Amino acid sequence: MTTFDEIATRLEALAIEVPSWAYGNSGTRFKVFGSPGTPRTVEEKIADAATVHRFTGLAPSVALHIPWDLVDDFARLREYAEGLGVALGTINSNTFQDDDYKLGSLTHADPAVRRKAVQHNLDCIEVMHATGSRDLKIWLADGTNYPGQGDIRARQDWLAEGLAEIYVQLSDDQRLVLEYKFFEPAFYHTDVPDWGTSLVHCLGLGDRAKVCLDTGHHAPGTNIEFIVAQLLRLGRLGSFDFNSRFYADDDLIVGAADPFQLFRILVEVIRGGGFGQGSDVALMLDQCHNVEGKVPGQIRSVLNVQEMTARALLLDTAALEKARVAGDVLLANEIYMDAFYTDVRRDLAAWREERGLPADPMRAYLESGYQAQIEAERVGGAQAGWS
Ligand code: AOS
Ligand code: ZN
Ligand code: ZN
Repeated sequence: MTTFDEIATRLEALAIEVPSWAYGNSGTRFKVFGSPGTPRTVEEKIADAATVHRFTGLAPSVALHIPWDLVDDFARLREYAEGLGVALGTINSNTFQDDDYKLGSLTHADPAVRRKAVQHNLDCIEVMHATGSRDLKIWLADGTNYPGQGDIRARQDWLAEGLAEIYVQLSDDQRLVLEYKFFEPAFYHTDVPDWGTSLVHCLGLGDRAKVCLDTGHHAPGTNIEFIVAQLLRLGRLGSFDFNSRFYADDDLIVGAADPFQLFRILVEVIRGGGFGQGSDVALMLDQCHNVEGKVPGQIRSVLNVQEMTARALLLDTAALEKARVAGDVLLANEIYMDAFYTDVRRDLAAWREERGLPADPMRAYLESGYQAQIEAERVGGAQAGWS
């Protein structure tokens, strides 16, 4: 069995990108419940994200969403973020909220709407030049609700054309990550519904086009760790949008619904070279905290990823390989489960203290007074995370 001391240094490589929208008010189609202290500006979202990093040491970058996080001067915003100890990360384009996009964006039957959607992504690339971001993340809500509503085949051709126009404008150190989702908000078909479609379009674009895997974007029962293994094997896993779900794209705290699935995913990430030295896979969160505190919700999320990463690193791969080769099914499973069942919380507390971090980041945050401070300061005008 691998010991915690043997993995302690490897664990230092863990870096999770938090989404700006996790700090804003969000909700469901039924209601958005506001909460006191919610950020009113992009700067306040970044301040909250930097607080998560300060207490955990796990969240050195913040993903932005355009236009939700639009400012006049992104170079200044970058300086502001770096002054708080965090970098600006993935730029998420948004072609799902303008009225023009009701029937699609890059796949719309009207070339003028497709043009508008391409231009929005080109504008996001300009933002990336100012923020120093590597990734442009494209998630399309595009799809149809009824058979016959759209030409499924033509939409794929239009999508390929639009993505190509965007991709060619990226600089050599930038990437396009294309996120798939099996349904919602479209209910009959979605134009990028699965990892295969995203991969096909990425292969058509070039080496710097990769798949973004959102853990909430699969039909129930999907073996997500298989997709992780396959995309890493092909060198096409660009990023995760980590969250957890009980039924659909619930965007709950990652690991809260199924820590074992998170562990299995991270085992494949580590096995496939997606973690640590030389990896270019972004471990991003994509979550909404509708009923829980937003900053503590993000702290819990990054701590869950840290705990399952530690357990996955403990997997005795040498013994596992031996059992596999011997065809010893039960021993192989026992070795795998042994790592998952290992309680690393005490070791992690000591690991954090050795690195100048609070042993219990959640307790430290709750006792820090930060929440009371932002609730007192931020009165009125809270920004929704999603608009
Ligand atoms: C939508 O369901 C996708 O998960 C998006 O990645 C994400 O929610 C979006 O980027 C925020 O609008
Ligand atoms: Zn997502
Ligand atoms: Zn989603």
